Amino acid sequence: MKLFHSDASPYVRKVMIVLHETGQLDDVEVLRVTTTTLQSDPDLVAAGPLARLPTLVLDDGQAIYDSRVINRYLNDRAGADLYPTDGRQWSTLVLEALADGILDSALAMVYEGRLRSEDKQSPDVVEAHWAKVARGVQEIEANWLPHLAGPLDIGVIGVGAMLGYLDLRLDARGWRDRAPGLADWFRDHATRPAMVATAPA
Ligand SMILES: N[C@@H](CCC(=O)N[C@@H](CS)C(=O)NCC(=O)O)C(=O)O
Repeated sequence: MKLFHSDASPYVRKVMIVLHETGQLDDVEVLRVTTTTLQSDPDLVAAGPLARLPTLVLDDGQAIYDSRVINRYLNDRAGADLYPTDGRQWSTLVLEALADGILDSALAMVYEGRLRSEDKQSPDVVEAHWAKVARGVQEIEANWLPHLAGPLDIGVIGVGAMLGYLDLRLDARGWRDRAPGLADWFRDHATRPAMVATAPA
């Protein structure tokens, strides 16, 4: 399998964490690319119409995307148990969606600064996305710490990758100030070998 990859992409990091946690790292060839919405990598375009990272290309040429589908595929392939089917099933999937939604807004903030010229950037749009990030982090602090303290699942992995991205790109916003319990959890979680091995440079 081939995985289109970029070190800084938090969606790629989720997939890399799953590869580590499920022992499939050696089954994947990593293809590092530079791509943006404005200038898509041509090989990534050839692999799929959205040309987004991550995209996984199977040995028979089938492309699998986006990160949530790739992780589900990798979990099934390894016979792993990152998607509980007991009472945690729906909470796990909601936590995964919450972490991804926070990431979507965090990326929108970063892209606003990178993809638009200064005169076209909207501080209101940036602040509206930050409000979603802040509410999302507060929601995890208020309601999800017991889940995070439980077994590793795809929601827990998503929160780890998401907080890593906030530290990488939005550190100055100080998410820890509004979520001390989450900060404590992340201090431990970030020492997992899969987190250490996938930390962006
Ligand atoms: N929902 C997608 C989001 C993927 C995404 O937005 N990836 C970014 C990199 S972090 C990307 O490829 N941006 C370039 C583009 O949109 O053309 C997923 O979970 O994989």
